[in-house]
Amino acid sequence: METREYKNLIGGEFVASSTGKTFERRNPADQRDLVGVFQDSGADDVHAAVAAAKAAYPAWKKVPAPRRGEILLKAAELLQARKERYSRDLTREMGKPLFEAGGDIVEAIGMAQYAGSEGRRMHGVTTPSELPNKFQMSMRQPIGVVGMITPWNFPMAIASWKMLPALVCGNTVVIKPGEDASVSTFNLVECLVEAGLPPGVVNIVTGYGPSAGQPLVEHPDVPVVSFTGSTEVGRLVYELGARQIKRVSLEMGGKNPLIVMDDADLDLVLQGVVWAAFGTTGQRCTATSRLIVHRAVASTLVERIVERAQGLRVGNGLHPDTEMGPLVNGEQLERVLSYIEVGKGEGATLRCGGNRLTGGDYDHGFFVQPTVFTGVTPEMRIAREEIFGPVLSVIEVGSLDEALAVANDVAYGLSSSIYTRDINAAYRAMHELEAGIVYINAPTIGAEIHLPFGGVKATGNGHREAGPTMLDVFSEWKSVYVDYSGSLQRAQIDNVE
Ligand code: UN1
Repeated sequence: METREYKNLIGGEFVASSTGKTFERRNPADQRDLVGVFQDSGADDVHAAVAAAKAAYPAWKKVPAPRRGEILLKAAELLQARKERYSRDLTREMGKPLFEAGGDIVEAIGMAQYAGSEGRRMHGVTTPSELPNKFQMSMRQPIGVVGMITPWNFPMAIASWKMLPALVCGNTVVIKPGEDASVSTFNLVECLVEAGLPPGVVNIVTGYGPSAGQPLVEHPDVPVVSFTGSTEVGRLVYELGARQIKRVSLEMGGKNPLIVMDDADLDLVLQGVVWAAFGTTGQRCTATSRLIVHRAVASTLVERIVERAQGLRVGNGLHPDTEMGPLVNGEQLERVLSYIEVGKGEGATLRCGGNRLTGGDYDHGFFVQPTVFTGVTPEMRIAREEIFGPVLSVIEVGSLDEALAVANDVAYGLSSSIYTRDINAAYRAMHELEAGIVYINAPTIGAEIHLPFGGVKATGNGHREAGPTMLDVFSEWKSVYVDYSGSLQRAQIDNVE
């Protein structure tokens, strides 16, 4: 298979890092497969990229929004035409099976269409004035250079959630993709450039957080930073951004609960839990990591989940029959295995899985068995901390009240779900779950780009990328008052009796 050296994209040119250093990315399913060589960038590279983005900004913000949108719409077509190739690249770089990689590309296509057509809307509000012969309206304006730090788990989709709304608003971009999955960002930007994006409007700097991410967050010419990743790193990004009063949009960890009431359709639950706990090898911020199940149906359901988990075909995502791929790297493998030890040490019952998969091709990658713990109590670490792997913690409860209390009793609040046929229970959950996303009779994953995506508590800081709110992250409101009375009219004074 092809191996390419990827250079940074700065001002429309592919350039080597000024550090002279590169790093390799190997397929996490097969370490013999070298996916690409990337620039191990430093502060100077980031500064050059920000300078290029700053230089491109005045012209790009003057391009009419519908025209900016057209470029995105054209990019959507190119992504569609290259879906198969880009899916393979994505599977090779981060491990998810091909059918899931296709979903990652489709999400970017959807976002390109959605953000592209926003170029013809981007509504402001006009309101009546309190005073006669006065007109007032509001409009969105771009902010400048947006710095983006994206994760490896949805390397095409999440880059698109950030980049495409930022572009349609008229900003320019410097992106540092996750070092484990940079190829997909190059693929996305390749389509944008071919669709007509001018040089310097998007710049890519590859590398690691401390050496390439931090200088981007700290750069005084980057007024907006959009970050998706761990809560630990997000907190640092927030602190650094705060010092310069930057707008920082954070999308961080989750410990997503899936509640099963005793009246639920268990066949439906089974499919949903297996998909949301073990899909993407549990490496979604929205993955189901806690199954909060009514005692009356717990043992029947768990038995069926265990049977399915044990039957999942784990392997190289490039094989068409693979259902679950590897973990993204050796560090994640160690982390997941150590959480499994924590669970055992805390007294939870390991019902299935729990081990690294070895032997044959498994020895070349980072494979772990789908794992289910029962007898988990809400205070255990495996019930509270984000594991980011295929580990499901089953907590039994006796009522809806208890289920909601347990669901909410964690630091995070991204996604959540309830399976029930009781409409009252469903509406209570919809209102009472402390989460940015609630699913009814569907699992915790599968958000669509037309609705706001994000979470509460330690998951986020109030911003919502995707959905109509996506423009708020990347634009500034301006209110405009036009007084055509020809005289001074003092608001709140001249019009008050
Ligand atoms: C993530 O969980 O990291 O909602 C992103 C989903 C996908 C995006 C997930 N559309 O499952």
